[in-house]
Amino acid sequence: MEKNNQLILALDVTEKNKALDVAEKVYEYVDAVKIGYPLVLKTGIGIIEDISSRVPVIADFKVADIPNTNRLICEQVFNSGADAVIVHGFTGRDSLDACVATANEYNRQVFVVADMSHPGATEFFQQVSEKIAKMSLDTGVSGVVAPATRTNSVENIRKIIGNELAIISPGVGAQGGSASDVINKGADWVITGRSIYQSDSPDTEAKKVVQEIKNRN
Ligand code: O7M
Repeated sequence: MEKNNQLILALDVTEKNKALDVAEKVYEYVDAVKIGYPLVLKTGIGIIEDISSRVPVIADFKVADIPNTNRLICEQVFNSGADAVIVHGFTGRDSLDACVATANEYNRQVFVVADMSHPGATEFFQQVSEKIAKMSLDTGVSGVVAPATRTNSVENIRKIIGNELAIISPGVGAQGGSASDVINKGADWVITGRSIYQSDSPDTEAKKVVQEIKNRN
């Protein structure tokens, strides 16, 4: 994924035509489109190939199983044409290694969830965030996921991973996070869904986010 506009669209719509329409409108403003369960479960895995012919696709399946099952899942994800997969790290190093080994076979990328953006992330996830970030170093992953809704977490994770890994950061827009703030705190990309795909003019909204990032102080 090339770092140009620093925006990743979370395409959590469930109708194929809507997905293709939004992707077509915004592809020039986004560096990648993130596709997850809502769209794939409704329309089938083929939607990844449809979108990836236009723009890189990050498959957000938050893979969290034993190593062998992780490998089997990642094989299907990469066979579908995805450029990257998002996986969980709390399952441990062996499970993560299985994802990275599979990604390497396909010459694709892995991102690990290091912290989450919703209020409930404080219940369990934040207790292991730093450990997951540390574990992600030297594993061959491309980056980690950290929340735009808590920029102190992004700042902290950036300190832990240095410049070795990228940070992709959801929670901008509908969840209240600010694109410019979280980029200033160390994120490389922001992930935005509803504020773009629910808009009457997804291209205008995507362009606004890109301009906010480019014009930030
Ligand atoms: O802008 P939204 O809130 O409509 O969408 C945000 C997207 O980011 C949506 O696809 C979520 O599933 C995802 N996300 C979070 O919102 N918070 C997280 O902590 C992690 C993710 C995510 O992408 O994980 C990989």
